[in-house]
Amino acid sequence: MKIGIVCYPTFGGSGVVATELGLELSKRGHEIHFITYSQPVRLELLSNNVHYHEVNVPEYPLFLYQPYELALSSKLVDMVKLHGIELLHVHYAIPHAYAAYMAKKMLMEEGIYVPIVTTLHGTDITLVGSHPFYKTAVTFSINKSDAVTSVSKSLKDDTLRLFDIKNDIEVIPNFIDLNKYQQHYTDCQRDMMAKEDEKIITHISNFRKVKNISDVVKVFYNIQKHIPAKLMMVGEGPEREPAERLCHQLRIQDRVVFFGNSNEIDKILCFSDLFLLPSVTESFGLAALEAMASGVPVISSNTGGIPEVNIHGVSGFLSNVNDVDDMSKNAIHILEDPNRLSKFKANAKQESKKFDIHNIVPQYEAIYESTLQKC
Ligand code: GMT
Repeated sequence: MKIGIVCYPTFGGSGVVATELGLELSKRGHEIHFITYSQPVRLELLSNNVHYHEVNVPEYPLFLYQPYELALSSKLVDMVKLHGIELLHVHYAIPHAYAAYMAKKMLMEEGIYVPIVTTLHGTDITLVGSHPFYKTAVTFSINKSDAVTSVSKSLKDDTLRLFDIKNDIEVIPNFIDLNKYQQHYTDCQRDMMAKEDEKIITHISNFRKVKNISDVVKVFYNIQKHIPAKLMMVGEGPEREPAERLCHQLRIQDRVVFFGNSNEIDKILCFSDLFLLPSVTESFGLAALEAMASGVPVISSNTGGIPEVNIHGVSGFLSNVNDVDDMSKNAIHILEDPNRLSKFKANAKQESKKFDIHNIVPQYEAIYESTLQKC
């Protein structure tokens, strides 16, 4: 199949999932066209089967907001016609599903029919999409998609609760390429980051409010009072600076490393002992799955789709949002006993296998095939 993939190309779960999906589909013989405003961060290898088309939005002083949807739908029409793309798979409803619908209508005027598969990722539903200013257009574009998928059962339930949806929504969970996480502890250069007796705690996110970054710091503060430890903070976003200030206030700044964005999270996870994800909402928690695939247990909140990934008492522990004391207690419980830590590490790795890319990607292929057959 010739598939056009639209996503946010930045560091963020939906863009990562869309890029990894496209790359895996290309390995399975499909021709993939990424259509985005810059090259997706994990799209390192272009090949005969993988193409990237940049959406340009010229600046014009009249516009306070540059019309990205317009540029995207024009580009989609042009690329479908030029490359014979058979299907568009858009990740994150806003504004991608809307722009794809416009492209589909324009193409129909020329007798070309291109179906749209929309994958809902989380904040496009729970935070942004359900805002009254967007809700009408988001409902419309979900209902006008030819197929809709969501990355967790919890997100499907949220979508049905928050919007008036006429379409079926199929749950296809996020996935992981386990081969990327096969490094062994000894390959990781752990000694560069911490002393032998120190535990390494890691958090990876886009440092937005929803990630509850201050709770990451507070949980770590409690941990290091009992167990020698270092905190690795990976990612960039508006909450990074407040978190750095909090570390100074708590006088733990020399125990915390802020890396910024990284393309080497597998290396950082390789030497980590515990992963923290105390989010306020989280449709899935791809970062938690990446940690588990590296054999890192997860201390998380129990919000949204996280309980579908992190299994309480097996791959880690779940607590109510903002329950810093419970998260700290659970973290110390795992870290203080080497046998228990080893058991949780092995369990985390085992649980991640449920989300193996090779089991999940065929579910998308099946959706593409059935959608194309319907049209
Ligand atoms: O806000 C984010 O975390 C980014 C956002 C995105 O669209 O990139 O992440 C969402 O999609 C990820 C991939 O499906 C999920 O793993 C995240 O849980 C989800 N984020 C939230 O729901 C907050």
